[in-house]
Amino acid sequence: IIRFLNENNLPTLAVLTDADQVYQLRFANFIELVQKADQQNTTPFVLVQSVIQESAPLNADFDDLHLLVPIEAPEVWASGVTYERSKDARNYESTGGKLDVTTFYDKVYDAERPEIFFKSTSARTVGPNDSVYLRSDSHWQIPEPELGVVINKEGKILGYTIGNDMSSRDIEGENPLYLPQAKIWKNSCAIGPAIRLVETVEDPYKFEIVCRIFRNGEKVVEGSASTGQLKRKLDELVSYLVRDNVIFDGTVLLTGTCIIPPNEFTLEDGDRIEIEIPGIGVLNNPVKAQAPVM
Ligand code: DO4
Ligand code: MG
Repeated sequence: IIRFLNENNLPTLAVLTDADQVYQLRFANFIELVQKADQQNTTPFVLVQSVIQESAPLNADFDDLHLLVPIEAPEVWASGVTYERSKDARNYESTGGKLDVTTFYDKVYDAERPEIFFKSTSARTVGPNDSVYLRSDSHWQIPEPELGVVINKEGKILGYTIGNDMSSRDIEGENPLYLPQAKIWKNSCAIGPAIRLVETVEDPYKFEIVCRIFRNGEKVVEGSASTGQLKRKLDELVSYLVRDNVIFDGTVLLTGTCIIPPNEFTLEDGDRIEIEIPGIGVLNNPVKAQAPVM
C-alpha cells in the first residue's frame, strides 16, 4: 500500500501490485482501509484484491509518482539492541572499544524487558525521497535501517514498512541519558515507501534488509542482514509498547538495527541512503546538513 500526490496535489492511497501496476484505493488512508475491511467482515487484502479486479490500473509509472509516507504515523517508537550487532556497536561507542566491561547494552540485550523508546512524530517523519537531516552538534551520525511494524491502537500488527532510525553515535556514546537527543531531531526519521499487508507475509523473520549509502554518486557503504537474526519476537516488542500505554491507530514501531556502517564512517551533507527490504520496497533519502543554531 502506497500514498502519492495526484495531479491535483491531493494525497492518494493506492496499491502497488507485484507487476508494478498502481490501482487507486478510494479510502482516506491506510487505517480507513483496515477499518472498512473490518466492517465488511473481510480483510484488507481481500478488499484490495476486489479493487484490482474491478478497476483499471492508473496510467502512471510507479517510478514517476511523487510518493508520500505510506501512513502519517501519529507516533513512531523504536526498539533497541534487538540484534547482537547493535549491542556490539553500542558497546564500542560507549566504552571506546574496551572488551572487559559489562554495559547497559549487554544487560538490555539479555533482559526480559526490551528497550523501547520514543522516536518520532508525524511532523518529524519524512517519506521517500525527502531529505533526512543531520544534527549540527554531532560528528558521528549514521542511518539505522530497520523493519517497521504498523499497528492499531490495540497493538495488532497490520503491516510492515521500512524505517530509518537516524542516530548520533557520539551523543549516545557520551552518555546513555542523552538518548532522546541522539535519536530525535528535525527529519531524523524516515518511513516508506510502502506498507506490506501483514496477511501477505508468510514469515516476517525471513525479511532481508539491505542498506547502501552513496557519496558523490559512488557507493561508500553496503550492508545486509536478515530479520531472522532478531533476538526478540515482533509481538513481544509490541506487547511492551502497548503495556499500560496509550497507542494510536497507525503507530509505527521500528524493530532495531542489524546494519551498522564501519566505525570510521559518518554521514555527510549530500549523501544518499537507500534501504531496501525485498517485498516492501526501497526507501531512498538524501542527507542534508542543518545550519548550526547559536
Ligand atoms: O540503545 C539505543 C538505541 C538502540 C537502537 O536504536 C537499535 O538497536 O536499533
Ligand atoms: Mg535503531
